Amino acid sequence: MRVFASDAHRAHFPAGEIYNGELVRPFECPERWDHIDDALTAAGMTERHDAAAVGVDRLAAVHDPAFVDFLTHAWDEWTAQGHDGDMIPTCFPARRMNQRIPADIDGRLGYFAFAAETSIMSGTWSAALAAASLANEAAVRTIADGEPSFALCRPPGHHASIDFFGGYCYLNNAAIAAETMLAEGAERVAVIDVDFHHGNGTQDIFWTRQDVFFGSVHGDPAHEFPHFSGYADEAGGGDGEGATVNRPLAPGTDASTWFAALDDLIDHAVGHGVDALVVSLGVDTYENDPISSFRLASADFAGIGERLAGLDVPTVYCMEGGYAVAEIGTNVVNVLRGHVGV
Ligand code: SP5
Ligand code: ZN
Repeated sequence: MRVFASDAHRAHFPAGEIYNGELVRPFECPERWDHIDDALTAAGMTERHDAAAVGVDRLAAVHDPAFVDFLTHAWDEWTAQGHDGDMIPTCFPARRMNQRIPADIDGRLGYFAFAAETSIMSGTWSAALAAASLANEAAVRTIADGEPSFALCRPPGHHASIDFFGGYCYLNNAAIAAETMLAEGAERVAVIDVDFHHGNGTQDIFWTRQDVFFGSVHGDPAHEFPHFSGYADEAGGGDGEGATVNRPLAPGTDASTWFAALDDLIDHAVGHGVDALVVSLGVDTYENDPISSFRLASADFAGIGERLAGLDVPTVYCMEGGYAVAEIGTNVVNVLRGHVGV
C-alpha cells in the first residue's frame, strides 16, 4: 500500500463547530492525521509520497469554477471586511428564495455552504487543495502501475459537491480521484463509500453518469447527517439511472448487518462493470465514535479491506471521517492491512 500524505493539512484547524447548540472544538482536528500517520509507521508503512498541486482542469472536472474561485478567495474577502473570527455560514438560500449569488461575503458564504458546522479559516484553502492533490496523485500512480494507494486526505471530501461545501468537506477528493482514474485510462470507476455518513457530494457529482458507479452504506438520513440525502430510493437520474446504490441503515447497526450491506454494494458494483475503484474511507462506523451510531469493532475493519481487495482492480483509498481520535489509526491500518492481506 503506497501512502500519499502532506503536512499541509496542519494549516486547517478551525476554532469551533456548532454541535448540539454549542460551539465546540471541531471533531475533525489535526490530531486525527497524526494518529493515522503514527499507526501507519508502526505497521511498517513508513514511506510517504507528497503530490504536485492538482491542476485547475482536474478540479473543474468535479467543481463549478465559481465555487473554486469562492474557496480560493473567501478568507481574503472576509478579512478585508475587518472580520477576524473563522467564517461560519449562517444564512442559506432555502426553498423558493432567490438563488442569485450575492456580492456580500456573508451572502456568498451561505450560498456556497449546505451546513453550518464547517468553518473556513486562513489555511483552509491551502489544506483542501493539498488533500485534493494527494487524491489526484494517488489516482495517477495507481492507474499507472496497479499498486493500491492510500491518500491521507485532510480535510475530507465526500460531502462537498459541485458547488457547495459542508460536513467538514470543501473539495471532493474521492470524486477528483475517480475523474483522474478515467482521464488516465480507466473506463468504469466505482466509488464505494463506507463512511458512517452518506457521501452526498459524490452522489450528486456522478448522479447522471454511468461511467462512475456510486455505492454507499451509511446512517439512515431520517436520523443522521447529512439529513437530506442517502435514502434507498436514490438510485441515479437521467443517464445515470441505476448507477447509484444507497444502503441506509438504522442507528445502532452491528457489524454483521453492516457487512451484508457492503457485500450487496460490491455485488452491484461488479454487476455494473468496474475497472478501477475509489474508496471513501471513513472509520466513523467504529463503535466508540463520538458523533456516530454504528457498532463496528476495531478488528472488524480488516474485513472492509479484504472484501474490497476482492474486486481485484486498481484501488485508491481516500481518507474521509472518523472521530474516535485515539483509535482512528488502528482502524484505518486494519482496513489497509485487510486489503493487502497482511
Ligand atoms: C466527513 C464526515 O464524516 N463528516 C461528518 C460531518 C458531521 N457533522 C455534523 C454532525 C451532526 C451530528 N448530529 C447527529 C444527529 C443524530 N440524531
Ligand atoms: Zn462521516
